[in-house]
Amino acid sequence: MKKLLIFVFLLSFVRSYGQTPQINLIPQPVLLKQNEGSYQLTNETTVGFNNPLCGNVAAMLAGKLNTSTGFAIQSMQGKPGSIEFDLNKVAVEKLGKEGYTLVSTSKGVTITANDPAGLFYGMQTLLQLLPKEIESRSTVNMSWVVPAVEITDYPRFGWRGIMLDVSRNFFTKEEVKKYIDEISRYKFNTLHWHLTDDNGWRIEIKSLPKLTEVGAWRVPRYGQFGQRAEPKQGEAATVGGFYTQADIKEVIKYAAERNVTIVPEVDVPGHSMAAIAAYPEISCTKDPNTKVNPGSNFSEWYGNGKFKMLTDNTLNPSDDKVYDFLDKVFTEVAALFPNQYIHVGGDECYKGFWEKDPGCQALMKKMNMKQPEELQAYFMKRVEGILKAKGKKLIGWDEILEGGIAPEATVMSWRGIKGGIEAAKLGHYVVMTPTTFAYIDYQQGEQTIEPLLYAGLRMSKCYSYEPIPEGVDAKYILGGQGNLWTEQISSFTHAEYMTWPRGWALSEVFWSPKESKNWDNFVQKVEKNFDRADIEGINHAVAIYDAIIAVNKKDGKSIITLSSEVPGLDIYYTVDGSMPSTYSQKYVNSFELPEGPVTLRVVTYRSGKTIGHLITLRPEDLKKR
Ligand code: TNX
Repeated sequence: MKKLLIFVFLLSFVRSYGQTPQINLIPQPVLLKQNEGSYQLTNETTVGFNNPLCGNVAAMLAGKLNTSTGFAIQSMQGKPGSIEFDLNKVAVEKLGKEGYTLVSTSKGVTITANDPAGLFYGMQTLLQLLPKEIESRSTVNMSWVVPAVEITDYPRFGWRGIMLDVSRNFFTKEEVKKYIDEISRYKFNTLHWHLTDDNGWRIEIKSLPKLTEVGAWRVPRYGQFGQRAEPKQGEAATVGGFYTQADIKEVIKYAAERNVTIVPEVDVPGHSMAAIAAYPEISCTKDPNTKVNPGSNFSEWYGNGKFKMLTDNTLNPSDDKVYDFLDKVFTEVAALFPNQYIHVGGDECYKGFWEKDPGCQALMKKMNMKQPEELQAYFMKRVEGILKAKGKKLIGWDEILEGGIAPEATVMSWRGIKGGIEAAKLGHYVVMTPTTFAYIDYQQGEQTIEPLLYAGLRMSKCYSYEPIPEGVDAKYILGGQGNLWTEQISSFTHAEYMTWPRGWALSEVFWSPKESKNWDNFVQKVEKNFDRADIEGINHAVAIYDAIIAVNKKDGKSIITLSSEVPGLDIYYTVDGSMPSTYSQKYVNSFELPEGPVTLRVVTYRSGKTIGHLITLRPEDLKKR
């Protein structure tokens, strides 16, 4: 009996003191020191705060903890809580608006910040310090331990964004809220909401009701975007949706409670087919048969950024009535969104219809313009004037540099980083969102098994991103953003799949100090966050476990090199068409593919269990590489 008691005593000692739980915070904090010991949540735990402005975050935490622990933790002002949220009476300069400190000991947890935004991020860090089961939506019976730490943390960049395209695929208000919730966990503070495009107009404009009556709906189509059938004469447009202004307000409020600000985008003068379907008179061609596009092929791409629109999706820059139209739109948009910015698009605007339009030609002549790009610059300058009159700033895609940038415009650099560099050198602010590092609509793994898209971007590439280009004054780089375009995304779970884990990589790029980057450590944290996301019900890709197959042609032979993003996986392969397993050839070094119509199959294992997807490259796939 005595021996048993000693054993039990020792066991409890080991449990409370012996373990140093592994800490897997994403994004990595600026300073993190782990101490001996831990704090354990109990039914006696309380959440306290020193200022009514902390009430929201304190209540949010208590609610979250109670859901999974089953405790009845209360939040209250005045009495010090075992978890305490305090606003600094004197601001600590280096913490800024979004920084915080978090200190946990065996007695409790104290989070301090200058501003409620910092407390919100301190809370997110605390949740990530707790066992993953804290994310459960039902009660779990276990011990809830917070390791003892001292954290000082603040962001590297003020603009940490994700763009969600709700035009190509409509997401409901509830889905958008869930998305905001998910990005805010990883300390993103900006949702760029791409509300209009050729495939749907998603925001109610009361003075222009047809924008949503007509523009929010398209005919039902499935399959690859860009290859779908055109709308048929008289076919009912039944697919789509839009947000009422009440919905928009609700989403803005929900986001604000999570320190997320929303930048609305109304994409003009190109990408406007949905608006033109509603009001054909705003285009040059004024075709009354214009329909909201369901993903048919209406453009031709010639490489090198050159393209042609087969259907007119551009506004007419020479028509004053177009600016009246835009004034109405932006009056309502400006009144809804508190953010200082309105994104006005400006990307991929085809000038071919302008070149044939007498009004545009007359304007060019009158203004002594040489290039049609100058028409776009003229258009953007007038749009900037409209926004300015409503107290808003203009932000647009990097094409707004062409033909002369509007005087106070901010540039979103997407066609690589060159637009960002050019804009910053001209003294304009920049948000970096290059396709090469930040396009999370691209495929994230092996192209033959990932959902179809025209380009790829692995998590490791996202993680390697350095947003400040060499030779550029850092003060012009507001931050960066991952962009989720949704041509090929038709469900919310797929949107999540594309966002995570690459969004975690970007979160660390935009928040954490450059010096703290550590790939091996990051991958471990990602794996732990997979478990957390699974408990929470957030879909995510696992493509980082799949083999990377490189085919190099040398003297007419194909040399195969295999690797994986997650280090240390075992890779097995076959070249005889059989299913690879641990009984097959284990990959050690690059090898020569036997000649002939060979099929290569590859799969990854860890500790004797399959972990990656099976990849099969048939002779025709291999030939293309
Ligand atoms: C380019 S990025 C676009 C989008 C597409 C995206 C697909 C940008 C400003 N324009 O309209 O959805 O590529 O990857």
